[in-house]
Amino acid sequence: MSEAQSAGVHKNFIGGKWVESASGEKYRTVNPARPKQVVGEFQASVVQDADSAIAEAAASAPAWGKMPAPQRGSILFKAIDVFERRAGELARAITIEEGKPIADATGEVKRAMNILEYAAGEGRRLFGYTTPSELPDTAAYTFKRPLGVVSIITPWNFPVAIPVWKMAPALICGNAIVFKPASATPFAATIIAEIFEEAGIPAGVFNLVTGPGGSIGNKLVEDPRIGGVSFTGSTEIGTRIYARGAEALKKVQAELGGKNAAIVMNDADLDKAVPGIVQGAFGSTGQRCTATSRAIVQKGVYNEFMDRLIAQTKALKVGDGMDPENDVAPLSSKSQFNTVREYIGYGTEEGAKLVVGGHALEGAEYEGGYYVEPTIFTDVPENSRIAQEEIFGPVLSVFQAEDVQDAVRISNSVKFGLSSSIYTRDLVLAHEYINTVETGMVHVNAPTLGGEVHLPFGGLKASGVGQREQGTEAFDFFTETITAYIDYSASARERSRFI
Ligand code: UN1
Repeated sequence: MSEAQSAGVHKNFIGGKWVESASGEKYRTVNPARPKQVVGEFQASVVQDADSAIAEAAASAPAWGKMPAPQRGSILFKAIDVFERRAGELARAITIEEGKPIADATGEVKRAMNILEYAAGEGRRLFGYTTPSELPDTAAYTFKRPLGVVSIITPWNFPVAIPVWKMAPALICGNAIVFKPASATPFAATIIAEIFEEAGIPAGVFNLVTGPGGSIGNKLVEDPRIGGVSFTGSTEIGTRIYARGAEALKKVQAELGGKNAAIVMNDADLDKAVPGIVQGAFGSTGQRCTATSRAIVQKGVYNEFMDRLIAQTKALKVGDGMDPENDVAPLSSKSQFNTVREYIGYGTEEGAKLVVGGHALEGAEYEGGYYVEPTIFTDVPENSRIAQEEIFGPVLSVFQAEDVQDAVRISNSVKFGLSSSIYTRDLVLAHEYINTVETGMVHVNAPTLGGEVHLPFGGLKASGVGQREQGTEAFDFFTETITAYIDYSASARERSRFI
């Protein structure tokens, strides 16, 4: 174990050194499966810490930006080896700090490694383009230049994958980073910093500052040395970051909430649809922005769908994510636990019918963990809170639809637009849906979840703003495109016009 971890007291990583916060303050995180267990103590950072991290990043950015991109790629490839070696430890860190089942945590670490692979290889691409000039003896081309220093501000629900899918493209493009993980998940973030340190990232290129966003968030957006901000989190905070970033003319990428719907048509293969919706709604305890929080079912298949959905949901095992037998783990914090229970209350108050679950699980065997049963509502009024708002927990609302137009109308009737899916065997219906549904990602015969690292990830409407994450768009976000015109004519030439 490294120095950063051995004492159970973890430090910030600034300028290549593990350092304490200037505040002298620390805070603790706990295991949501048994909140009496402290995961560790972390630095409660203040503006002064963010300031030194930005200063170190700004000092190291020019040399990092000048290093040939394939060499930066070698460091990322080295990081994959270290990830591989520490994968089990990292997955356990996710589960004890965030709560998700260990299989989900293991998948998350794998996903982080996939994006590292994709970004590391990009060191040998980072293409611009060339095009014929309208003038003779003139070369015209574009190339990418790093932004300099970028802030990476990430949520607690994917404490490894989301930071890495931002930092890997940021780093390969030649930026130095200041990484501010969610205050609830600094442990996984600390291990990520250790991994990059071991992989040989130059001092100052990778900086980690832990603690609550309130105290340092503004600094990480507004400081003139910051060239771009990549944020994932709530629509409320993302809107503020975007506004502040706009004021300072910063590039901002904000990946926000979702209220994702899966549509089930009469001709759907229920052997695909039901498990896909159960996984989408209750996998990772519903705490992912691509979770399925609505099912919209065509009337002809409704009864059979519901019978199977209820049976499969009741078969889910709820318990500590460290036990691989469990399918659904605790909510990640007391405040999430309270929020989800409040929403279940609103569902009943606003006239929806509770058909499965709906309770917190308490008693000695649950050790005070933040467990809520997988919960299903039917007969949900379309404008009620559980139909419209992001709950971020294991709660599914089911609606009935007449036909594909009606199903898409319901799917689109929310302010969010991240992901969606349809189950049908009919290509005509599938395309009617693909062409009219208002989400950034659409799935046919597959859950609303996730995405592949080499394809763009992001949403419409209140689900996000700025360039997409992942895919080639990621490399566009973390660079400026420069356009070069080079006159290589042997002597001065007459120009008929200047353009
Ligand atoms: C996924 O669903 O696999 O915060 C990724 C989130 C999203 C990432 C989801 N930004 O849940």
